[in-house]
Amino acid sequence: MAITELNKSQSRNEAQGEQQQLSEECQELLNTLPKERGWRTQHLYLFQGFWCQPKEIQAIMSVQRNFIAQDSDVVLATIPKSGTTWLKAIAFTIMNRKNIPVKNDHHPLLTSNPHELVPFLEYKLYADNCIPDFSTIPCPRLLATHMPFSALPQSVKESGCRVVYLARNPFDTFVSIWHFMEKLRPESFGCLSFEEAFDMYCSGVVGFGPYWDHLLGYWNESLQRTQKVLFLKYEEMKEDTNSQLKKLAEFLGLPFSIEEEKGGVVDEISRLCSFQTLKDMEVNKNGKGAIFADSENKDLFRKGVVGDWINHMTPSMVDRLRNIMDKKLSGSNLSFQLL
Ligand code: PAP
Repeated sequence: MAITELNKSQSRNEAQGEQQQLSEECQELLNTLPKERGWRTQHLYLFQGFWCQPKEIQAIMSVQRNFIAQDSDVVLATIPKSGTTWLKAIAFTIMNRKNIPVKNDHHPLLTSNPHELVPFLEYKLYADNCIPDFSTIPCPRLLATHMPFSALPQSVKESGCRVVYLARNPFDTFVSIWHFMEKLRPESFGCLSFEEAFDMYCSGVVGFGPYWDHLLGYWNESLQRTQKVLFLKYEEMKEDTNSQLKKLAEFLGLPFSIEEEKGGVVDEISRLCSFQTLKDMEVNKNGKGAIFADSENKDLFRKGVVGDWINHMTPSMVDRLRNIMDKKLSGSNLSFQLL
């Protein structure tokens, strides 16, 4: 068989494999949804107004039906590649610091990837037709999601549970996701060039996108319900991590005491959760499967900087995305530091 024929038949098999793992209900639903070429699956589907992979749709339906939020829950929300891993490490460390002092030879972050400590609702807890046993998860529960605000289960929206959103500028988010997908995309699906991916991104076709809708959903909610949704920015966390840590701790109802501040606890959390510290941990250098069975933990730590987009995007790409963002965010009072 010629290589192209072989690739076609492999990608057909991959796509069939994907579909076979789905419930009948989900397969039937997929037949009715608009679809586009995917980044690491054959297709992305437009489900409830955002773009999603088939297995994610099945899991999200289950989250929406079955998950009951508690007032003490904390849900971390991001669009992929906005700094989820970092936020998980920080929130976990802040919330557990009374029981697990930051300076502790047995701190869980020394041996576990942050994604293992803070499970995603749709990738871990409700993935693959599972209904989780929450009796094994201590309260307050710290959970995560990539779902847009509009798709969160009613109980998350209506209960006293808190939501923390981390946003990152669209230029770096795009570059980061393109690199990540390069690692995950099955060879049989062929190459997805930087330019093709950029076109898809600008059309809104990216996991959990359009990017701007995801952002604005949480942004608007954070303005209306300041006690409910905290909106953080990756760039501000990079610029002054300590002040953002304090803001987060206060929002979570766990402000740092004067003794803690004087004793350097905030600095210690910043250091423990920093890009370099996490990247250098054995579990993050050689571990596997923190999010997907087929992914290597080291791929979650690429550069971790603000402004890497300048090394990748042509001036016309920058203009195009800047124009889109200016239009989409116009009147929202939301903007990003880009370099
Ligand atoms: P996910 O959506 O798959 O969970 P996520 O953690 O949101 O990924 O994003 C990964 C990005 O965060 C990477 O960015 P880059 O590709 O531009 O380098 C990764 O390097 C960055 N990152 C991971 N950990 C940290 C950290 N501790 N501090 C700052 N950036 C980090």
